[in-house]
Amino acid sequence: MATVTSHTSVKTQSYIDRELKFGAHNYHPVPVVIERGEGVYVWDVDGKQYLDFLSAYSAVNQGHCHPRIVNVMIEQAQKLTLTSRAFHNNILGECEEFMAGLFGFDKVLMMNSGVEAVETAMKLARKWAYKVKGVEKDKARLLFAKNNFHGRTLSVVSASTDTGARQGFSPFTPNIDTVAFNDLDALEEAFKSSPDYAAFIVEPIQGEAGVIVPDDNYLKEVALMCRKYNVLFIADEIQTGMGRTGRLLATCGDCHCPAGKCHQSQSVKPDIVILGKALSGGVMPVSAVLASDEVMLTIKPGEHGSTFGGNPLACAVAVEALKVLIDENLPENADQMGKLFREGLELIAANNRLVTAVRGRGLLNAIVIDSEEDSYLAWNICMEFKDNGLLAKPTHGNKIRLAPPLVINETQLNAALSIIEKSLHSFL
Ligand code: IF1
Repeated sequence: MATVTSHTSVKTQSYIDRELKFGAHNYHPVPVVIERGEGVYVWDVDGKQYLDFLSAYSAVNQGHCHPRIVNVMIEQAQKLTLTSRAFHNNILGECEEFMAGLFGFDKVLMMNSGVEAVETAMKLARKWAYKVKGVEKDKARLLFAKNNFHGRTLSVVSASTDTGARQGFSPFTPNIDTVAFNDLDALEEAFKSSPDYAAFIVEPIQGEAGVIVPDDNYLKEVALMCRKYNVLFIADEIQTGMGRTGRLLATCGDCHCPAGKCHQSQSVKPDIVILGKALSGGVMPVSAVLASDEVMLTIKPGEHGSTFGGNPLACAVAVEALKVLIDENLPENADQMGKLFREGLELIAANNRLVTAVRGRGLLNAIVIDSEEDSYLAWNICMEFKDNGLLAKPTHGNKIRLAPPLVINETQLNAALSIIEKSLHSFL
């Protein structure tokens, strides 16, 4: 079977054609043109309503256009948006204090996009290796997991194992290695192979790879092993953080404390945590790096920064986006709705041979589609989802990520399951 033509109106097509003509062709989007969003719903230019099961790749955990976040944004925008870091602003310190307290870290460094925060963590790790660990000049190495996704800059794609992300962009940043994900023996072997590792940088659940959930003890053992070999454990929680996996952070313990306080009793605490995406509730790019004094204070004035990083608009938005997560118990809702959702998906899978696996944690989930059948099948299923009022996108060919905003309720979740079941059934 080839790609099926989904129902695309003349109006929708005209928007798509304009992007094709004047925009770079660096994406292959689902053919839907969205003009409005509220909570778990978005509407296209023809007024058709959809359940958003992508959530802008987990950036709109608090739901589209959350009124509290939007109001704070408007109020702050009318007062002060940007000073640069050449001057102080009255919101940055409040944001840093709130985040440090909430997540249990000494220091916070605000950036903008996710990949910038990853770069920041890479730079911090190298500085720490030279200044604290005592690695010889130019020798520091960084270790990443295979099949990772951490963003698109040159140094970050230097750590990628994905051909599409790398091809034609060489030469790459040196001294970067990769090791199998969820493989403690391989990790230890790598650490033994060189005394020059500054950090192991890993997603607690690999998103782009198809929502790969590691063994229960993996992250805890990674933390212990990093400590044993004096290597920083850096968790990229850009996608898994902010309540997505049923806890405030995926590296949090099982409790639903509104914070990373449980880190203290669970020794899973990373040395550096990277946040982005839903740190702003999806209203603007805001990212952050959390670390101890020992790590953060290795960078001195003039050694790192950004024009927009730590701007008062972003800081006001981030504090409100975090407060919304806590006030609305969104990590716990993600946990409960996630369990119901996977139960529903398992039931669908049991009656549909095209679904070969269901996996995830909280509201970061994926179904795997039988790719023997047809390499376009997952794409075509997403077209059918769209026609039936649900938006999702395949990743790595045959996996469909299903990750709604965390504000979803049981009625909406059941509506989504009906659409998924009906759509999948039409391919049998
Ligand atoms: C795109 C994927 C998701 C991330 C983690 C850092 C970043 C990301 C764990 C960089 C970004 C994105 C970017 C988006 C697609 C999306 C994605 F499919 F590509 F892999 F979510 F799973 N660390 N993820 O997931 O953050 O600089 O983009 O703010 O279009 O590239 P960013």
